[in-house]
Amino acid sequence: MTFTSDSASTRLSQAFNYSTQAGDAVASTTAVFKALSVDEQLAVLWYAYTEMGRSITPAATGAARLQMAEGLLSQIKQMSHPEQLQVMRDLAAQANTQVSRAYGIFSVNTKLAFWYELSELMAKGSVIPVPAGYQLSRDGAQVLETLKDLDFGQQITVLRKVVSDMGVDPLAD
Ligand code: 45D
Repeated sequence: MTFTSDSASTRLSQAFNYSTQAGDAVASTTAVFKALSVDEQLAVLWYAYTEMGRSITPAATGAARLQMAEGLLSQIKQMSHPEQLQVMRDLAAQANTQVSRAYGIFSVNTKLAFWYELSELMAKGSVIPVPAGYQLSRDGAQVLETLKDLDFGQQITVLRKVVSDMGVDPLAD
């Protein structure tokens, strides 16, 4: 699904209004994130990782969880940069591809660990980087700020919700 910037802005202000009224920062941040375009979602995740990276230890993500994702990660490592970007866009857009279905059977924590590892691979240069000088849209920047204002537990909750909806569950209906 694609949103025009108009409808995304409407959704955004509705979600932010909801936030002030109900005080449910986690739900509104999640809703606002999901209203972003696929590229903006990827960019916000990347910037979230660069901000949070220090507070997530490799031990916390768990070697066992990464083992579940290892096959998929090594497949992605062997792809060209444009193919890697396409795979990530497909995951965020919930496009029904082989990679999206493989991802869809991961547990939520494995999904988080998978995205975390992709970021690490980006930092190491084996996965396509966000272009230098990439500018988040106003909406994207606002989501990132809102996310940064949450405490660590709330941030994890938002990220869990966001990544658990990505990909395609091959066992659903
Ligand atoms: O050309 O198991 C754009 C704990 C523009 C413990 C682009 C945990 C166009 C238990 C689209 C921008 C709860 C701590 C290009 C786990 C363009 C446990 C590229 C938590 C090239 C796992 C964009 C783990 C790209 C946590 C390539 C909190 C974007 C993990 C890529 C958090 C973005 C992980 C990526 C996060 C973002 C990962 C890969 C925040 C990944 C973010």
